[in-house]
Amino acid sequence: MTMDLFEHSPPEPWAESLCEGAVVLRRFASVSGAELLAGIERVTAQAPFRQMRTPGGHIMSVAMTCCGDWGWVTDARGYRYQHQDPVSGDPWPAMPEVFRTLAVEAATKAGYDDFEPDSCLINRYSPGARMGLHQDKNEDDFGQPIVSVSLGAPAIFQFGGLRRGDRPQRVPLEHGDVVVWGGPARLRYHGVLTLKVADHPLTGACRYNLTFRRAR
Ligand code: MD3
Ligand code: FE
Repeated sequence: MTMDLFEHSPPEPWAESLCEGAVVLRRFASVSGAELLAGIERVTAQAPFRQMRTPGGHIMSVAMTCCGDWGWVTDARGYRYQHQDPVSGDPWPAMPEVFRTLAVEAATKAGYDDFEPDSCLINRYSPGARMGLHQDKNEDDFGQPIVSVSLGAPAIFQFGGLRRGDRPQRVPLEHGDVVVWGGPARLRYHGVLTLKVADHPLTGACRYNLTFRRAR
């Protein structure tokens, strides 16, 4: 009787705790996947994906762009948030409403009631792209959480400790998974292993990650 409904409805999200302060909301964004990808299209029409240079002179394998009041950039001068896209000189595109709503709902679900993101970094991983272990520490207030949304091809996330040398856990992330990091997890080292070749119905071989932050 409910067979058709069962086969065509997306799975209900479920929560998995990674450690104190970090929770994965499995498939939380899967119902909004197509709308979020349309939001990425809208942002990248104004601020195309680009591969930035690290202060050490390496070109990042992950292509990035931003929306919202503050965008994260890296170049020979260092890592920072800025109001303008350095490629166009224009302010970053506005954060699509569907982005903001999803991030605020996920933060609320994780127990952060007044998260107001002013920055969204959009990462695009093609096969072979990776992100080495790092901490997110360019934000002004580490009391604010970070919300991360995975879309498209699956990846393995590395979740380390407060010291670079702490052995990371491996956490597989799939389309629609949302992770909220705050409190004692906020400054943990983390990264993404080299993306494997995949074929996702909405994104082909690519993985996108939206990272929502309160930068200022
Ligand atoms: C864990 N992006 O853009 S976001 C980044 O999948 C970044 O593209 C990854 O790390 C990606 O900086 C993962 C998940 C994330 C963000 C902040 C964290 C994990 C975190 C802060 C503390 C611990
Ligand atoms: Fe990070």
